[in-house]
Amino acid sequence: MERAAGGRPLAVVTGASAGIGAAIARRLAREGFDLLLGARRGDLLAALSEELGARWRPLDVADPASVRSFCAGVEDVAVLVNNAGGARGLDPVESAPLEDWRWMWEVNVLGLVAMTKELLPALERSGGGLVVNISSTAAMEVYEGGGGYTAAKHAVHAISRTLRLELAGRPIRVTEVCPGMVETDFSLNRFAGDSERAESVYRGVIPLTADDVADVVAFAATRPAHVDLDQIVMRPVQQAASHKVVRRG
Ligand code: 8X3
Repeated sequence: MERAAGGRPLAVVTGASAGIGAAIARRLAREGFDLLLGARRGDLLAALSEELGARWRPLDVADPASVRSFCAGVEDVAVLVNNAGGARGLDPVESAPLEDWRWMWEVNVLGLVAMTKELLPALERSGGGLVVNISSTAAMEVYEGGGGYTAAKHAVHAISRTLRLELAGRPIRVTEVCPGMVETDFSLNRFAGDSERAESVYRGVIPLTADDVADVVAFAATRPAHVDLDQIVMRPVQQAASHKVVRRG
């Protein structure tokens, strides 16, 4: 059975091997949480877990069997951070490969739902559980070529709101964190390793960092159990909307 070690509250973070997930893991460790980390890339996750004294298990949120085995025996979860996600491509609906859409929906939407369903009993047992869904400004805005990703993040927004209604009266809070442009390997992954195209996304902008997002997650995770933060939207100052970026230089 996985219990919080030494009485410390347990936080579970998905997609924890890099970027926002790794920053959240580091920050929650500093806040005194015991950690169970999951990601597909076991080598990176093992190194981070050793650094933080965390436990880890391999996890592919898009694979229901992997989700079940990751969550097996986990008890008393104080915080579940559904961070695993990402975008593939920037193609119009007309020509976007259906496979890209399927991947985005499986990881961003169904993976989040599977993890949440699996850990709701453990969140409730903790007496004051918190689900943090790492969403996006793409949950509220759309842009050309972003259909698969924005539709998936809109779904995350709808699921977050639905859960809040369905769980009302039970000791589980749901916080949706919606960052705009964050400099991680998000764009590199979106553009299948095309570093020039990925770098152009952040050109002339001071983007948010993974630590900026982790800071907000840590704030939500350290509020008293009666305080629910529904939705937190954060952007670089130079990005007024997904498609309205004022670049310098
Ligand atoms: C990433 C933000 O604007 O690239 O979640 O969709 S955006």
